[in-house]
This record gives sequence, C-alpha cells and structure tokens, in this order.
Amino acid sequence: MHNCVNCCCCRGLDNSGKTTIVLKINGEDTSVISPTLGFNIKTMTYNKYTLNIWDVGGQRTIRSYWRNYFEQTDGLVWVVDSSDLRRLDDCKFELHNLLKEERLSGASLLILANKQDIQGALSPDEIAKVLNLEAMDKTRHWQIVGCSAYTGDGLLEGFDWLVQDIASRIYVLD
Ligand code: G3D
Repeated sequence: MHNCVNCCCCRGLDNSGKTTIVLKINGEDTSVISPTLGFNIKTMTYNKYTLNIWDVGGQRTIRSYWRNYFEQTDGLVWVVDSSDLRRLDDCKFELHNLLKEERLSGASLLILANKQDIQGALSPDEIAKVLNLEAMDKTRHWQIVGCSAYTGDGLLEGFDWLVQDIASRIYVLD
C-alpha cells in the first residue's frame, strides 16, 4: 500500500515548526510516544496519505527506524526553520545523510522553508543554496516551498505538490 509519507526534521533542530504545521492542517496536535522508539511521533492525514512527523538524527542510526516507519516511505518532508541561520549547516548535514539511504532513493522530497513570515528569514532559493540541493542525485523528485505554519501560507501548495508527485510516480510504476 503506497500511502505513507515521512516528515522529518533533524533532532536538535526542533523548533522548526512541525507541531504548528500539524495543528494548522489537522486542527489538533496528534503527538504520541512511539513505544518501540521511545520518542515523539505525530501523525496526520492529508489526502488519504498518512504523514508521520518526527525528528531524525542523534545517536540512533536511521536503520533503527526502518521497520516501523520507513519501510514504505513514498515521500519525505523536511522542515527547515528559515530564520535560524546558525543551525542550517547541521540541517544540511542531516538531510544529505538521510538521503544516502538506498530505500529512500525513490521518495519524493518536499522541503518546507518554514517561518517565512519572520523578518530576516532566508528565501526558499537561499535555503536551497545553503542546503546544496542542486547536489542531490538528478533522479530525485524534489521541491522547495516557502511557507509559514503560523499563517498557513504555502503549506497546501507544498503538500499538494508532494501527494501529486507521489501519485504520478506510482501511477507510472503500476
Ligand atoms: P517543532 O514541533 O518542530 O519543535 P513548533 O516546532 O511547531 O513547536 O514551533 C516552534 C516555535 O516556532 C513555536 O513558538 C511556534 O509558534 C513557532 N513557529 C512555528 N512555525 C512558525 C512560523 O511559520 N512562523 C513563526 N513566526 N513562528 C513559527 P513558541 O514561541 O511557541 O516556542
């Protein structure tokens, strides 16, 4: 069943706006502590897709997440706090590390350049440069969208791109 999107953010880069995004789209916070992983996971639905929202990184290797959360990943959402310039280097490192995973090679990648309403926030183009997105594998389907979880601007545009991109790939494969 292709219906799972994992929405990640680097651990230590909390505060990027994941909770606010879930609230904006789902109307409620859906955090649960995963019994196997022992940390917070939020789940929301968008257009029949289940989105797991959680932090990646830290001490655990990504392999410890596979069985429950990454096995059927069709899409990834990477939330960036565009106003937190000091932590963008960590963010770049974690993202490129994650994308090395073979099982994610087919996943569509949406980068949400969040907090665009804050003065001084980097634009999506600037974030793309800092994160070196052009260096990604040419076969990767990706899109960066500026948004504000605060006002809601850009969120639907981003998630619509993601679900349409996943649907079109799966349609071609089937
Ligand atoms: P997290 O779940 O990724 O850790 P949160 O992040 O959703 O808890 O957001 C962290 C803080 O950033 C919150 O502020 C939240 O209101 C704020 N925030 C999230 N998205 C936006 C945005 O788009 N614009 C602005 N201006 N703020 C945002 P507090 O003060 O509650 O910690």
